[in-house]
Amino acid sequence: MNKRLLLLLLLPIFLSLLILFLTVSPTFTDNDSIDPLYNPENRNYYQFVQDTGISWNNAEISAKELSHGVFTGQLAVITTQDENDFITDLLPDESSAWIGLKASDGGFKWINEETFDYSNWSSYQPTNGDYEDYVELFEYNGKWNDIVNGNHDITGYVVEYILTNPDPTCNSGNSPNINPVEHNGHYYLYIHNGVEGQDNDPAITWDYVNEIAESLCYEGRQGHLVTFTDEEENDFVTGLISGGDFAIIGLHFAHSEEELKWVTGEPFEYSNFASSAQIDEGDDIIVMIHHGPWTYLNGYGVSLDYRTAFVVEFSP
Ligand SMILES: [Ca+2]
Ligand SMILES: [Ca+2]
Repeated sequence: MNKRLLLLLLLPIFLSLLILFLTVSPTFTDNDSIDPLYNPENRNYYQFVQDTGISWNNAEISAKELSHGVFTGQLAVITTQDENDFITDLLPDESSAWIGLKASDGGFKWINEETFDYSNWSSYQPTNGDYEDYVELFEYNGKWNDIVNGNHDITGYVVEYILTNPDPTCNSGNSPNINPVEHNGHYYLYIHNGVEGQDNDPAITWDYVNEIAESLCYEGRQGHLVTFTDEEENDFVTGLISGGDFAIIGLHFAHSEEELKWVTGEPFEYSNFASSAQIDEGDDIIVMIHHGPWTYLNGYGVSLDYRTAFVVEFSP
């Protein structure tokens, strides 16, 4: 066969292979380098984003655009030595990273208006000199320094992922990354692995899951852990969680009053407990099993999977 003809025949194959390669080959960005890390002390997540030479202003903007599950990003606001230690530990060797602190009115101010009463300055810092208005944290000793914006020694910034401040009116738009499903005028959201932790970590409790549910907004409605008025609603939600194991619902056992209560305060009339469900000492939360019936669990003693799956409802 003529060499040129062979080449002509092979060319389309080569080109399609090239296109296939370009399509499926993953694109790595700096931001993907390290996963957000959970801090059980304050139940937030932290991440170092590598971005050499980035200005403080751009870091602040980029941090706000990031999210982790239902948590939203911001430059880290550090209020205790423990939190500073946690962040220092997650930084790569020899990095220096922007944090959410900058000069204001002769002093310093956190980006979220939190009171500035913890600090960890390096010796002879802050300089508080001309233009040294932005604060970096050093990996090698966890200390801080004020420097000019756009300093080339900066290797990146620290993002802290927080629950957005609950806004009971939910006027400021939908929470990030949520996609609830509509049913009979209500919206439902199944969250699995929305929070992480370690087994037997007391920081993750029913209260916390409840707090997450209430921090979410959708279509002007504030979220709450799911409540059931009838079998029809129970069946619908069962469909959402099928494939999962257990999902925490908005019913809990109030020990003081010895009775079951919905989080929303609506009357407790419908229930769907499994025939085997029994309340043991310490049990205070109720989970839905994947095929629909409910059972009791201890809000502190269950394993991680039970605690991390839950259903949020947005009622009209
Ligand atoms: Ca300085
Ligand atoms: Ca309901």
